Amino acid sequence: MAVTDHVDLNGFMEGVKKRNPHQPEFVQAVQEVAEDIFDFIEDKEQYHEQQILRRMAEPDRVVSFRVCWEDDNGNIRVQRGWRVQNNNAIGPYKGGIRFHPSVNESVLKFLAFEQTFKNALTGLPMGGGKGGSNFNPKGKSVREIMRFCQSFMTELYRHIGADVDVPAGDIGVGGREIGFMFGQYKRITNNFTGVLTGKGLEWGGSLIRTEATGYGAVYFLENMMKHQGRSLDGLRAVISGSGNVATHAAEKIVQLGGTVLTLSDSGGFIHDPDGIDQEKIDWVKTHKTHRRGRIEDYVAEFPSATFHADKTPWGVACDVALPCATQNELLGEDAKKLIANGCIAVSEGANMPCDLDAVHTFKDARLLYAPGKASNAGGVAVSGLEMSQNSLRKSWSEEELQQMLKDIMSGIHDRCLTYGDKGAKKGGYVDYVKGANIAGFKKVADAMLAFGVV
Ligand code: NDP
Ligand code: 2IT
Repeated sequence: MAVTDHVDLNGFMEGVKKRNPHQPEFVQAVQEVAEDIFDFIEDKEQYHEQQILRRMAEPDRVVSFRVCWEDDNGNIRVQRGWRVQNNNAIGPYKGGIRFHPSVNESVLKFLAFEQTFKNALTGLPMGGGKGGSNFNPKGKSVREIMRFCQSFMTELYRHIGADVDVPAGDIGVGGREIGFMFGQYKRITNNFTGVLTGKGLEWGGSLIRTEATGYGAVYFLENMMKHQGRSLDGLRAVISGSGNVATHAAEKIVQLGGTVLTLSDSGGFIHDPDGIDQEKIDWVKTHKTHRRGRIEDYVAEFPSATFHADKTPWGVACDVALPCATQNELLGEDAKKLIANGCIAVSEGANMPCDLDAVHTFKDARLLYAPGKASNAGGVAVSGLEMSQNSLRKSWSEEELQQMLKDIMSGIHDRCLTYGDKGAKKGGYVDYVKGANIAGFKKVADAMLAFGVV
């Protein structure tokens, strides 16, 4: 028997905490997975012997670098950049790039770890990675953002490649930033290749990639409701965030007959009891993305709404909730409020928006709760389809891609049912956290077993 064999969950987590001091987000993400995996592997000797979970929770590598750039006033600015390559057992590293002042190694390690399970769940051949910088794009001119992206890519380019590691967008990184980074990659390497996803349609991008994460989160929610014999028609949704994921989730809820009551940003949330319809969503998209405005300005435009400064929307009565802003934005006390107000399902558009207390509260109440690694996988799935189109030198139609996205989301739902508790397949309660963790783990773990100790 191996020396480190058969530690219990607490012993394992003690080790993770010790080896990753001051990295609470990473420890939280590992804990959420380990809680389910320890039960699953109890009678499966090879996963213990080969230390599979221990190896998954140790990134293949963390690349950290300096990013210097010059602001519009001629000042030299210095930022940190990272790429965390967590695991490439089932395909090239794949995952977004985040630009936000809160970015640090802990946040990127948690995101790369989660991405490994998420990408496995899609059924596509993609490993897990994540990158980013503590650069704050707020208040920067477009030229400053361009210079930053170019400097960031001047280091990142040597660590990525179409068959090595394929970054995409995330918070603070959308089509414009991907354009600046792709332009610099191409300039340095003289190589036009599918090294990034989320590209513009004229230069190798895929239709519906922009919409895919938000739409996918709602398709997943629809699958959860269908499994219980219900639909989204007539349901009230509370959504946080007002960026790419939140606005497209809102759009799909409206298309499927639901009513969206809230959106938010880091300044607070707006509550519109008349419902945030397509016209209002379009206004939010333009205001937040192109004008880089604040969500509070919504109330001047649409007086039926109220603005609640420095608050999250979880106290607003609803049937379904979609946290689509950032990690740990929905806490245990918020989960209790949602349950008390009659919420029946939660689908995460963001990565780890619910803290562990909230996750346990939802599970104890047997509320239908989809973790981001399952419900927000639509974005990376269409990124995977963008990679396929780039390799084939082809572009699929919008219709084809919409259908593929729907099929992938229902495939993920099915995979969650396989391990989501006894009776889950027959319309009973589904523990989606357990289902997603085990299905994602098993695929990556079995590939790792095939490769031996590397
Ligand atoms: P955007 O940059 O487009 O939007 C982010 C939104 O979240 C903004 O409304 C922003 O408000 C808000 N937000 C960001 N940080 C905070 C914070 N600390 N507190 C409160 N609000 C905050 O990002 P995306 O929509 O792309 O990403 C949102 C979430 O979805 C993230 O968790 C991301 O990892 C996840 N995700 C994204 C995917 C994608 O394809 N883009 C795929 C899968 C998951 P403000 O404008 O005030 O900063
Ligand atoms: O968290 C995520 O899944 C993303 N930000 C999208 C990653 C991708 O490679 O499209």
